[in-house]
Parts: sequence; C-alpha cells; structure tokens
Amino acid sequence: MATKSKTSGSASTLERRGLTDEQLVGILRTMLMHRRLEGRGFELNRQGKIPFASAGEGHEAVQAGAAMAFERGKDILVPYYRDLGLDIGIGLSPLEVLLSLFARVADHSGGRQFPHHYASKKLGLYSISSVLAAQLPHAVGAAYALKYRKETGRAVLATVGDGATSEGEWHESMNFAAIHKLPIVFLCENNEWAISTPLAKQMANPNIYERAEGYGMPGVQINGFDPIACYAAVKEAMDRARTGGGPTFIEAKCYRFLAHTTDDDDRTYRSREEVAERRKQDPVPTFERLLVEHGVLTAEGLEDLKRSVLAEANEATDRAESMPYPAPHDLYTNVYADSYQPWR
Ligand SMILES: Cc1ncc(C[n+]2csc(CCOP(=O)(O)OP(=O)(O)O)c2C)c(N)n1
Ligand SMILES: [Mg+2]
Repeated sequence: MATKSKTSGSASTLERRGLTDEQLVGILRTMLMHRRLEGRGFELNRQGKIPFASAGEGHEAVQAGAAMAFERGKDILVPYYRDLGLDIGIGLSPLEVLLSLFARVADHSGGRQFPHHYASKKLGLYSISSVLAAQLPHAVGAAYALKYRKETGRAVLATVGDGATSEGEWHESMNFAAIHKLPIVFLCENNEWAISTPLAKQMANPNIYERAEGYGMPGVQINGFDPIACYAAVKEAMDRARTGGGPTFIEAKCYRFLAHTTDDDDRTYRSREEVAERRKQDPVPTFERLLVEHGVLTAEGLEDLKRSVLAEANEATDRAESMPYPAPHDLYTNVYADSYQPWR
C-alpha cells in the first residue's frame, strides 16, 4: 500500500496530469505570491513594522499543487501554520494576509489572533492551531461529520509537519480516520527540520509514508518540489475520499530554506552549505523554467505575471498598513459574555 510516486515536472519533461495551461499558470502564480508575501513578512519584521512572520520558502510547490486539487465551495482545509501558499491557493486574499501580519482591526479576528492564523468560513478554511497536530482531531471530526451526514463529493485536506507526526494527536487521528474510513487526506510537508531538531532525531525510519500502512490506509511519498506531482497525488487521494474510498496519507518531501520564523536563527543548528545545496532545487525558478521551456508561458508572460504579483502584494501592504489597530477599549469584545468588562 505504501508507494513512491514518480516525478512529473522535471526540467526536461512536462507531464500535465490533466492540467490546462491556465491551471499551470495558476499554480505558478500561487507559488510566486506565496514567496512574495512570505518575503514581505520578513521585510516588514526587519523594518520593525510587524512583530512576527513565518517562513514557507521551499514549501511553495507542494502547497500550490495541493491547492489546485481542492474544490472550492465543497472541500474543507485544515492547515497548519506554515501553509500560507495553501491558504492563498484556495482563495485567501493578499490583503487578508497583510491584515493578519499588521494585526489591524479589519483582520478576520479583529487583529487579535497570532499572525498567519487565518480562518474563513466562506472558504472552508479551519482555524489554525499553533499547538502541533492539535488541528488533526478537528480535521477527523469534520470528516466524520461529512460521513455521518452522508455528504459525498466533499473531503477534508489536513496538513502537518514532519516533526508533528511525533505527537499523539497525529497517531490518534490517523487511527480514527482509518477505522471509520473517513473522507480525509493527510498531507505531511516533510522539510527535514522541526525548528532545530533534524529528522534523524525525530524518527528512526525517515520514510514517514510507510507508517500509513500500519494504520490501514494508503501511504504515498512524493517530491514536494514538483507541484504537478503534488497536485496529482492530492487529487487522486481527494477523489478517493470524496467517493467513499477512505483516507490517504501523503508525504511530500521538501525543505525549509529560511529560518523557522523571523524569531529563529538557523545558523545556530545547520550549515550554510546544507542550505545552499538544497537551494539548487528551488521549486520556484524550476517551475518557471519548465513552463517557459514548454511554451505554457512566454518569457514576457512570466515577467508580466511577476509584475502583477508584486503590484498586488504592494497594494495589499499599503492598504493594510493604512488601516487602524483595534481600539484598546475593545480588548474584551468576544471574550466575555454580555459585554462584561473585568475592570468595571
Ligand atoms: C505541542 C507542541 N510542542 C512544541 C511546539 C513548539 N514548536 C512549534 S513549531 C515546532 C516544530 C514543528 O516542526 P514540524 O512539525 O516539522 O513543522 P515545520 O515547522 O518544520 O513546518 C515546535 C517544536 C508546539 N507549537 N506545540
Ligand atoms: Mg518540519
């Protein structure tokens, strides 16, 4: 049941796996926007304008590919904190991202939630948990509800990091999903690090996908730098889940190019040589080249795409920055019932 999928988007060949030109360009746009917004978070943090940003460089391909397999208006996404690309890939706007980073009152949480912790009922995007793997019991609960209500044609996509697979909630959720044949896909973004803990100190068998068989569900390993392979694997698994075929575990092998967050200094635990070596496989320029080489985009078309991403990110930054913070007297709104204010 455990399988390794082949790579479909290497530089010399383009296996579309059913994707149209428009969808391929859509995947690239999500990857470019993901990288741009993540970079913007670091810039704003270093300028002292925001307290914190997360870092998803190296995760763009897996997330943009997976987002293309998500059916908007039907499926449910239960992501973890490093999933900015998935969130924008299913429809979260750059402005919503910037409002969260700037903690402005127009943010979905009123500027109260931890940055990057999005939620959107409209998009089927569940609230993100900082507590590792705590989102997974919620995800299987949502999948159980779909099954209980006999809502076929819908499934849950739940993501997790490699380190979080050491948490009890991961095991419990995998087990529960397999027992009840739930409509859920677990996507693990294996970037080989859990802050400063390397994979080898986290697990003796580095092939996380092989564990799926022990729970009684298919396990697949994919190249997380290949957005088309990620799309195809997630699409196949989501289609199976939507039609009563039960859960799947997918391990996407990728890498985190930057520090864990703006609060981390990765020079203290990994060498610059290691990072430089992995950068050679950077999925963003690789996918750009692939689409241009195969005539999906012209060189000018690529430049236009990059310009439009930059313009949209800049506009969202300026708009969000110009908006107000929540008012201090609003601190306890939605915290206590009946507008109770503890200082009165
Ligand atoms: C239960 C719990 N333990 C520890 C932490 C602190 N922590 C935050 S992120 C992180 C690393 C997680 O690594 P991984 O699951 O591989 O995801 P990645 O950040 O690499 O994408 C840790 C230990 C936490 N948030 N929750
Ligand atoms: Mg990790």
